[in-house]
Amino acid sequence: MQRKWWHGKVAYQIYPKSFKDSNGDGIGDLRGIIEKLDYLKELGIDIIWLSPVYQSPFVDQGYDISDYYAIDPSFGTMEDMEELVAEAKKRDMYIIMDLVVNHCSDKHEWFQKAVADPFGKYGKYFYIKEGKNGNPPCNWRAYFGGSVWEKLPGYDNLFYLHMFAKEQPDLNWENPEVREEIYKMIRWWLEKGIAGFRIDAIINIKKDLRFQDFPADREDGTCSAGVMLQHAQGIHEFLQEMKREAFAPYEAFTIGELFDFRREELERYIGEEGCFESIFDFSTHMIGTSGKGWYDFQKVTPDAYRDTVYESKRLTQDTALMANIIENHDEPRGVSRYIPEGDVNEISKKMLAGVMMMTHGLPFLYQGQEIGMENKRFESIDEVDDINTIDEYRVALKNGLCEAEALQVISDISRDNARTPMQWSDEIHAGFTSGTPWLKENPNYCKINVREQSTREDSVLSFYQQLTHLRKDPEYSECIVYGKQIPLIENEKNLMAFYRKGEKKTLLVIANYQSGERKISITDAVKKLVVANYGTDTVQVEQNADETSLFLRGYEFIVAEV
Ligand code: TEU
Ligand code: CA
Repeated sequence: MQRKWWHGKVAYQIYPKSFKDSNGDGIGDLRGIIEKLDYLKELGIDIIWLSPVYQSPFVDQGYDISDYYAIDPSFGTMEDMEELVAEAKKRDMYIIMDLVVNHCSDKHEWFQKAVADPFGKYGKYFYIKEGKNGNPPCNWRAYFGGSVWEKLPGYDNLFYLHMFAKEQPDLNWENPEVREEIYKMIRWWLEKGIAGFRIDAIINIKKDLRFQDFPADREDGTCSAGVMLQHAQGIHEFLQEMKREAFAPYEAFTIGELFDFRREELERYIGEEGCFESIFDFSTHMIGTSGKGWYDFQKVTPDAYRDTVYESKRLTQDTALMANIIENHDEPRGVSRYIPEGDVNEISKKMLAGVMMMTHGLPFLYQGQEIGMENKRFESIDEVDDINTIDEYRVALKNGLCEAEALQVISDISRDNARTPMQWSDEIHAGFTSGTPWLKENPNYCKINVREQSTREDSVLSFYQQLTHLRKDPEYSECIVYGKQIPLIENEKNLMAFYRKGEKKTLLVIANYQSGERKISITDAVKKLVVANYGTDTVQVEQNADETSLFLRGYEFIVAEV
């Protein structure tokens, strides 16, 4: 594998609206991020991805962009953005932005002009089609519910396509003019000195151009638009062109957000000739999910988690470094999802942190993960902001769940779990804002917050810091970044044990993924205990001639040199 500058780095996602408010309007902003750069540096972060900060009506919280060349005033100004890039550079940190180009906002000038004249130049910027006697052209269902087709205002039988919300019309990538506009915009941002992009929902840019019905997968006769993507051919031509025209001249760092891609195409996405540097590994996120809706999701078991991680690394580690996450702004909190209920505590949180940070790939932390922020309980749907959650709540009710049950589903899965304000301290509103936060904070901020955890060596925060430093430790870095991930024990219930085999070093990673104690025996001799979530000095090892026994406590996590 060709070595790249970013391989040994640690990345962090900021959801600007909820990170730090600097002016008391209840909305996180760019100056708030600048304030916290030193905090992130100390945590060991090198690359920062900002969720969208462009001008937006915020129907989908900034993923509906009305001007790609403007910063939304609620986040600050273009000068603030330039200052952020400069301040990051001073600290040897890299800023990457969110590239949302599958769709724009219905308030974008292009769409406004398309509505005014659907048969003119801008009509061709979107997918505008004739319906069937006033009904949609075909039965594809949008990710946020309803048909992907919405009537063009003022017309009875003209529809435009939107894979997400109706306020997010899809851009027509088949039109070379649209592609050139996008590349121009990308180059403009790269000229500003950002290091690259996280590329939103990119698999969606290529449609099945027949625009035909697929067999319905829900009672209303619709079929998920995701099914259509399986039939779309030719995405790589677009992606290669974008790489050539926009990314490559700047050696941009690019990381794709792709669900449902065809495994056999992995090389074409992230191989030596691939269009992206990396893509997110969503494999653990897919565990227990269901096409029926969130209400049908199953809980994740430790064994399913282990098997999924092992399988994913087996398939990808020779090709590239995937970006590993346990959560992001579209997910519930990782500790709430992947640790069985009742077992969520600092020890188990550190175990999950350890597994993630020692897994082959680029670790991508999400704000608040470093202090073990948890899901929130939503007492009423009125507490929810997210468009996706509101749709899934309706789907749950429609399928016979009562209100309390539907709220439980929302509390378990909602994207708003990740969007509550970052918990900086035990001051009012978690130290996030001096005003009223746009989304209510998680009441547990009194206990779980940065300020408290920075005073403690055994906090989740300190553990993350230890792990980021370990990744950069010249002694272990090669092994952790490039070492082959090879399972040692594969089939023992609630146990993860895998090697990272580097050129000179071998590390053994062990996680007792349960509250009960257990003893395990291995044939390797332990040379050194490198990290442990109960503390390396308390690990119980018994070394015999040809066998080593380890007595593991609940959720004990150990990295040992063998
Ligand atoms: O997400 C794409 C995507 O596939 C998600 O909609 C995902 O299916 C969903 O969040 C699961 O709950 C990206 C962004 O990350 C997301 O925030 C946006 O809403 C979406 O694109 C549209 O831009
Ligand atoms: Ca603000």
